[in-house]
Amino acid sequence: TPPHSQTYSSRLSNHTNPAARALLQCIERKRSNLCVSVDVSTKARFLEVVDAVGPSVCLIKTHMDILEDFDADLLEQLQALSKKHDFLIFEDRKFADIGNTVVLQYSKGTQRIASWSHLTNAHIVPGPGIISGLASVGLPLGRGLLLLAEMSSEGTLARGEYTDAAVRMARGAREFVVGFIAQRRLGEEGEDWLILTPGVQLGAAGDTMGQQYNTPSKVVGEGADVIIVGRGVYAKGGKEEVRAEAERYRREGWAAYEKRVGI
Ligand code: 5IU
Repeated sequence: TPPHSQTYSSRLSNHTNPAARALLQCIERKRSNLCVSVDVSTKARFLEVVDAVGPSVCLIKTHMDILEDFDADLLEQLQALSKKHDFLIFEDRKFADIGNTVVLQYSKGTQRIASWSHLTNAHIVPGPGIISGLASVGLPLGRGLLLLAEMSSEGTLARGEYTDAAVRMARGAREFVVGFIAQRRLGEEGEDWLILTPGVQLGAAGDTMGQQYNTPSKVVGEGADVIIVGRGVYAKGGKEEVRAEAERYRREGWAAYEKRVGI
């Protein structure tokens, strides 16, 4: 059976990477394939949103460089919430430099991303050296990498040949590369890549800057294993509304998964 029609728990045996395994287990435990992208610029709002959506998500996606009052305490509180609510962390850093530089960006600086983020991602534009650089830091820590194979934005150059090249590059580094940021299932039937899909919202077609949205049921039907939702969840206001929206997307995403695998 192709991964498309397998349950998350049955796909566990296809994965050796600790972050990929932990994610699949968390998805099953919480019956959630929802990742919330918390793109807000203050620590207080960030922690409020994470605490509100925590019960409904398997994964929190961060852009830590957006935070105006970023500090070490924020990372401690995020990690505490990750334990409290049982979710993994994905820093959407989109590394794009040569191996030597991404090693430093991933392990050092003010954020030390590798020390707290279970998953991160990279553009393939530099070639495979970006993967070996990141792997030299991430693999010993049990981290996983997603390659950017497609984007949700209008006019993206990440399509066709470029997307195929991302899949080929991933095959050369299977221990560390666990899957793709993409809009649909990628790879051959015998391969199991985790597909994480942004550009998901109920009731909006896009924004004014090129973002394009699809519904949870559409993207899960096309092969998304995790739906990534940002403004659709947190733009609605206070903590209770945000909590309710997250739960709505969790239910939608899970129902679409059950339909896809036929359970
Ligand atoms: N994101 C996308 N599309 C992509 C990639 C990343 O939207 O193709 I790669 C990020 C950008 C933002 C989040 O952090 O996912 C989506 O947020 P909204 O749901 O608010 O549009």
